[in-house]
Amino acid sequence: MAYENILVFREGAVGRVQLNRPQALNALNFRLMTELVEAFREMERDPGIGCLLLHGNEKAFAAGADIKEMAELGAIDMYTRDYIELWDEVARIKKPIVAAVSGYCLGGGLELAMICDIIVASETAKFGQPEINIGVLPGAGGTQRLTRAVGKSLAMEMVLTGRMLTAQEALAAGLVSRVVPVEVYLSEAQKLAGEIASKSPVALRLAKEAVLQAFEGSLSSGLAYERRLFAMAFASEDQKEGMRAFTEKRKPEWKGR
Ligand code: CO8
Repeated sequence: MAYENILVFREGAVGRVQLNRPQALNALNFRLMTELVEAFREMERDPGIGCLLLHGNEKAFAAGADIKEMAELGAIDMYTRDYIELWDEVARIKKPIVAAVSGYCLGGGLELAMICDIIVASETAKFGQPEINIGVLPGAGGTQRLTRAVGKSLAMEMVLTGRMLTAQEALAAGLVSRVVPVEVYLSEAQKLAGEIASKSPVALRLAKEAVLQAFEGSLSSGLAYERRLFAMAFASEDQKEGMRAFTEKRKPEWKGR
């Protein structure tokens, strides 16, 4: 597929995608989301890539789903078009995804960032679910993922008023993992993605799956799930290599199996 709305880069073991509709503050139309899913799937298949990185530009990560594209759709169109499912497809990616966020990160844009595994924010980032201001509610997972990320009270305030959080507020609420100056937000996220990509692919996959299980079901089922995946790690050569390398005081050489 020739991409019109995203730019795709490969930097070492990091696959990087830039959302690229700056004239619309990277509003996520159907075509852009389709391209993003396709690019991520290709990176997922590439054994040389260990971590994915997603970002927009300094002014906007993404200002939401494309309102102009949605405005005249009816309920059945919205329910049966596989538009929102494209967010679910991103959530099915098994490799870790880092989001680097600067400027507006709103609506479907925040929902996309929250599907990513780690959010690195620039000091200028603004996070919000402003759908209430256009007569709807978050529709690509926001009511669920935001509530789990920041707790009920703040999620309710954001969803019911549309108020945007500053980067510092998002940090205090646990929505993002760090806040850095805008000049370095992308390079910091690249460094982080590079560090993640240097780890054992098999351990990364198990670890991501186990952490995500914390969002599903009860604590006891999550702990049991983690226990099974932890045991499964001991079937990998990377576990043997990792622990032997530690004992022998050398760097591990990952095999990815
Ligand atoms: N959709 C379409 N176009 C947009 C969007 C958007 N979400 N956001 C900005 N744009 C466009 C503007 O229309 C404008 O285009 P034009 O120059 O042709 O008029 C251009 O981007 C620049 O925007 P502004 O002139 O408005 O820029 P400002 O700096 O004045 O304002 C804001 C920035 C505050 C971010 C403002 O643009 C805004 O409020 N945008 C909308 C934010 C919003 O409501 N987002 C939620 C959308 S709904 C959603 O995401 C639901 C997702 C769940 C379901 C997904 C299913 C498909």
